[in-house]
Amino acid sequence: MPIYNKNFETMPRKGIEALQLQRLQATVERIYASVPFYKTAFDKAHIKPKDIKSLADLQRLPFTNKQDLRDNYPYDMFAVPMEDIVRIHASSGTTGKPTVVGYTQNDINTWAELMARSFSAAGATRKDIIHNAFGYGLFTGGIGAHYGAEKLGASVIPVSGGNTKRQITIMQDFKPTILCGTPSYILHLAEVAQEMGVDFKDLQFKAGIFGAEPWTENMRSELEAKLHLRAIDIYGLSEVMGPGVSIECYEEQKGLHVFEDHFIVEIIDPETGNLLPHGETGELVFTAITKEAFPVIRYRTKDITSLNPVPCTCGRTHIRMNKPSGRTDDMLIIRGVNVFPSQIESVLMETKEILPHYQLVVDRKDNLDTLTVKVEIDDQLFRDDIKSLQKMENRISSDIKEYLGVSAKVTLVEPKTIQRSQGKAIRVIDNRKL
Ligand code: DLL
Repeated sequence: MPIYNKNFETMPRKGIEALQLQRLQATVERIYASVPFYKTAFDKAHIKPKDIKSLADLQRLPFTNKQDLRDNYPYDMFAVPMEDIVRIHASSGTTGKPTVVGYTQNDINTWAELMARSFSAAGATRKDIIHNAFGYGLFTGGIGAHYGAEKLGASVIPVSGGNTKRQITIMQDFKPTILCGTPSYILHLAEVAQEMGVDFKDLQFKAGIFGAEPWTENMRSELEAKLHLRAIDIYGLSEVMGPGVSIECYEEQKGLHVFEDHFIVEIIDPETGNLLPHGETGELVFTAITKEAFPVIRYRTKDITSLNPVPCTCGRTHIRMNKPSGRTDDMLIIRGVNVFPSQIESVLMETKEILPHYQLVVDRKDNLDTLTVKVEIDDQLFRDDIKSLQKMENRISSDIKEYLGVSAKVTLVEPKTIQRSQGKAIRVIDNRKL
């Protein structure tokens, strides 16, 4: 598969590291002078920009958290005057204020380049037609992918999320070859297509670029089988840029290459903040080293994964991060046992009669945590006698207990009972927080 920017994407490691150091030094110098938050934080840590002499010195810099961004809401983290800002996005922010991010024209150009690289890594060329079902708006998914598709020279269909039946008709008529969206919305698209009597086999998709939420390997197999395409994982976050921070390559589909000429990635122990060696699982931390408007230093993402430095057969020299398994703040503690929704998803999807739509409901009754796993099953099975349904519920419940060590009540529900998302799925309802 062609590599969009060979110069940077296949640079020898030494070259990447030298470039990172130079860019890090310039960024630190600039934000120390222009963002009061960073000046205060660096002064408190007794570190001056000139102290950054090697990449290892990055660890002397303090972390930045989501709360820091909230405290500086909306614009106080910007490193350029407002007249240089050409775009503003914001994260959805389910609690409290959203996180606001800004871009200069150069930032937008970089983002488009990195998304063009991402499309290319997923096997797209200028001949492709890209059906972009990521939401357009304050969310970075839609517009971020859009600019990258245009930069690549492909044809982009800006459908956004929702209006699902119309999307299926567009797929039949416009013949797109690349599909973009969140895995949960794409599953919904597949479901609606089936109801409309449309088989993905008869459409032209060769690859799907899915992300913005955690999804398991089992979910990948399900999507690939249903949609007859190769499902590629894309990861990113608004605070660091948006989509296009990292992506899997078409060749291996194993680990997401981080565009290291623009971002420095670390894995830390979420408890102690100490750096972890490659291969160990912990919290992902990013430093943006080329952004003008909104550079972040050691931003704690709360995403859980590990890094894999093994050279990739695709030829890219940029390190790979393994598929994130979830977020530290999505981790449920049920009677002292830690569980991620993605672990439940893995167990559920081992049962072939189960549909990939589920929700976890957590309650506290008589001071004890309870976990209910609501999951849809095939319509025909749902009509089965109550005894066989109960048997299946008990079997899945004992699988969850065996693999994850947590007791869960499994409730099989009719198809379409669980709300479908147009963007990121809501997997957990934690009534303990009410
Ligand atoms: O979700 C940016 C994006 C758009 C990425 C389209 C990929 C495709 P935010 O809304 O700021 O930005 O949410 C960022 O979503 O910290 C992760 O927790 C989660 N996330 C994003 N991509 C993945 C992925 C966009 N591939 C937050 N796997 C991140 C797992 C993901 N989690």
